[in-house]
Amino acid sequence: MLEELTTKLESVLKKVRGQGKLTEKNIADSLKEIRRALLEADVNYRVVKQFVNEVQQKALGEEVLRSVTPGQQIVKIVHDELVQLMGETHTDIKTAGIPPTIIMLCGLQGSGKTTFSGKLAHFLRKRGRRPMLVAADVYRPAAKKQLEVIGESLGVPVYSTESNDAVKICKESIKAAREKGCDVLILDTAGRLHIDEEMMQELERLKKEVQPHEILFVADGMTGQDAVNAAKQFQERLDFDGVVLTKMDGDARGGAALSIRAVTGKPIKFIGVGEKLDAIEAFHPDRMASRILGMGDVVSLVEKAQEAIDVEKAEKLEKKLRKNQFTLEDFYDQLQQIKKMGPLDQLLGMIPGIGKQLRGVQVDDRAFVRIEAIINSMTPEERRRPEIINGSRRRRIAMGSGTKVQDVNQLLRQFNEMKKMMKRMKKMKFRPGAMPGGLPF
Ligand SMILES: Nc1nc2c(ncn2[C@@H]2O[C@H](COP(=O)(O)OP(=O)(O)OP(=O)(O)O)[C@@H](O)[C@H]2O)c(=O)[nH]1
Ligand SMILES: [Mg+2]
Repeated sequence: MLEELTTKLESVLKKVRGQGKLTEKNIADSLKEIRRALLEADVNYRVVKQFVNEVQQKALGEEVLRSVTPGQQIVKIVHDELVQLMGETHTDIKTAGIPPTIIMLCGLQGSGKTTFSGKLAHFLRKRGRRPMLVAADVYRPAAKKQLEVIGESLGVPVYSTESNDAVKICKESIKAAREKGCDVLILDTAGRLHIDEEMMQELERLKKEVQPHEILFVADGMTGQDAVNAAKQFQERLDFDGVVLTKMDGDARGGAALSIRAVTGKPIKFIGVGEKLDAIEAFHPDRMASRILGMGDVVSLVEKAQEAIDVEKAEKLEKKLRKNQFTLEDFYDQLQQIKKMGPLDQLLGMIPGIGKQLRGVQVDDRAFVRIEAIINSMTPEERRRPEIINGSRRRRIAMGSGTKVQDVNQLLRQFNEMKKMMKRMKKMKFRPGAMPGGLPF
C-alpha cells in the first residue's frame, strides 16, 4: 500500500535522523524533499503547502533544535501532521435509534460501490449486526444480479424488485428489513462515468425521501486528485458523512488518502484492500500514518489475528509449547490460521521494519501450498515425531507431494528452527496477552 510514497518519505527521514545537528538549512532541504514526495503521490498542492508549513514551523521550534534527538523529533512531527491531515481519530458509522440504520453508498462508476456493499455487510455482520443489501442501481442491467450474487455468497438478504424507481425501492426496503429482522440497510446506488445533473438529482431525492443515517462517498483510491475533485462535488450537493477509499491494495499513490479529508472536511471511514469481500479495513489515521512512514501497523495486524485465530486452538497450542510438544500437525494448523488473515505480502507490510525489506518483493502464497502438500504426504506418526523422517522417508514424501527432497529438508529445518526459537521464548517471560511480547516477532 502506498509503497512509493513510503519509500521516499523513509529515505528523507532516514537522512534527517542521521544528522547529528539540525540546522535551518538541512530542515529546509528535507522539507523540500517531503514536498516533492507528496506532490508526486498526487496530493493536492494546497494540502501539501499547508502540510509543509506546519511541519516547518514545528520543526524550527526551540524544543526540537535543542533536543538530544532532533531527527527523531522531526519524524514525530511528520507523523503527527499526517495523522492530523487524515482526520486524527477513527470515526465510526452512525447507528439509528430505531432500526434499521440506513447507509447509502454513492460515487462514480466503477469506484467499487457494489463490492463495498458486500464488504460492509460482511464487516457489520461480524460485529453482530444483521444487514440487508438493497439493489438501488436501476440503470445498469447486470447491477441487481451482481448484488444478488454477492448477497448469496455471504448469506446476506438482498432486497431487489423489478421497479426502476430507486427511491421507491429504497423506501420499500425499510419495511422488508423490519419484516426480516434486519437492523442495517445498505443502499447500493448507481454510478455514472461523470457527475451529471440527473444523477445528482436522483441522489438528492434519495437523501430527502429515504433519509439515510449515513451517506458514504465511495472513491477509487487509485485515481488521486480526480477522486478528490469528484468528492468535492458530491460533498457540495449531498453533504455526505464519510468517505470510503477502495483499491488501496493496488498502485494507489496516496493522493486521495492524504487530501480528501482536508478538501471535503469529511473523514475516511473505511478502505478497501482487495477484490474479496473480506478485504475491508476500518480507517485509522494514526495507523495509516505509521504505515506511510514505514513504521508498520502492529495494531491492525493483531486485530486481523484476533479475527482469524481460534482461541481454543491457540490455548491448546500454548500448552503444547510449554511442554515442548509442538508437532508438524500443529505447524500445519498454524499455517491454516495465518492463511485466513489475508495475503502474506499485506500482512508482512504491517510488521514494523519488515515491510521495507520486502517492499516490491512478491511474496509467494504458493509456498504455503507446497508446505501443505509436504505435510499432507507424511504419515500421522511422522507429523508427530519428525525426527524419524530419514532419507528414504524424505524421498517418499517428496514424491508424494510433487516436491523435491530439498523442499522437504528445508521444511524440516525451518520446523526445527521454530522449535528452538520457541524453547528460547519459553525461557523468557512468556505472557501471551501482552503485546508485542505475545507475538513471535
Ligand atoms: N483491487 C481491488 N479491486 C476492487 C476493490 N473494490 C472494488 N474493486 C474492483 O473494482 C471493480 C468495480 O467494482 P464495483 O463494485 O462493481 O464498482 P461500482 O462502483 O459498483 O460500479 P458501478 O455500479 O458500475 O458504478 C470490480 O472489478 C471490483 O472487483 C478493492 O478494494 N481492491
Ligand atoms: Mg455497482
